[in-house]
Amino acid sequence: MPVNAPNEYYIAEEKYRNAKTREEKIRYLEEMIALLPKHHGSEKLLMELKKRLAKIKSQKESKTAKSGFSLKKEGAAQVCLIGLANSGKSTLLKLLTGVDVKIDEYPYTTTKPEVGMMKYEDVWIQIVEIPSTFEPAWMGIAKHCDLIIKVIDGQRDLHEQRKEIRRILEEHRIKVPSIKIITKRPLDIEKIKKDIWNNLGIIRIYTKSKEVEEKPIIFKGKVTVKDVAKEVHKDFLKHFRYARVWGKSVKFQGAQVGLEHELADKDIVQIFA
Ligand SMILES: Nc1nc2c(ncn2[C@@H]2O[C@H](COP(=O)(O)OP(=O)(O)OP(=O)(O)O)[C@@H](O)[C@H]2O)c(=O)[nH]1
Ligand SMILES: [Mg+2]
Repeated sequence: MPVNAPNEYYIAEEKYRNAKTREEKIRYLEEMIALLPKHHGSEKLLMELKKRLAKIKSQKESKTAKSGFSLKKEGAAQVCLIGLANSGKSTLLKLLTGVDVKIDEYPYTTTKPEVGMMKYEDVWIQIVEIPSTFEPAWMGIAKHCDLIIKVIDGQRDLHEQRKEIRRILEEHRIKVPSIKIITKRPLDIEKIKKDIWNNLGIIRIYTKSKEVEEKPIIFKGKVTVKDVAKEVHKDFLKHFRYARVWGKSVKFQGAQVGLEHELADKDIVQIFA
């Protein structure tokens, strides 16, 4: 964008980017607005900065904390994108899910969590972009998600960003498994999707009566026949006789197994009661 701003503007922008408190954010935003040359080419940016300032001013920090923003979990798992402002979170969200999200060259474009659904084989996974203001309400989502993707800007100091993200997560006591993705470099989206999937530890079980069900039952971690029986119908567990299993957890396809048999992703299970 040909805004031709003076160097001081970019210094204020850098300080704004690194601002930790609401007061600092307000101070540097006001500086940026004052330093931005006012002409046609800068109109859009000026408007955005003013909007951002109004928004921060309207929020009392304690109020935000109590606002309890909630987002309905959808799909087989929920994954959060966390990174510093302008690191490429929205771009990644769009690449993974196809959602039409606002992407722009100035920081803090995303002001509320943005959501998209990513398809992996036959399951949907919810991906959430956490705004880089890291308001407690947004961090509450990250605290309860299944996986965090640390989004690291490949054009900035990688080590500093990793340190800062770690600090933010610790500050909010978030202990969720995580992976890292470096943006603004050639991205292999299919590999990233696979990486996400492999780190979620999801196990899909297809039940069978006459036919194999098309839609799997989703589990996380260790799954036994008992878990599946419970999920299908409580009578199945009470009157359980045996199950037949097809897939990776058995040597012989269609093998007869008991309640304690541990299943693998994509196994087919038929319960006899
Ligand atoms: N060349 C290049 N530019 C990228 C890439 N990813 C993001 N960008 C650019 O970086 C800028 C910020 O991208 P966003 O996706 O909006 O980043 P963000 O982390 O969502 O930013 P905020 O919501 O403002 O915190 C935009 O100008 C993007 O076009 C990339 O892989 N390559
Ligand atoms: Mg964004």
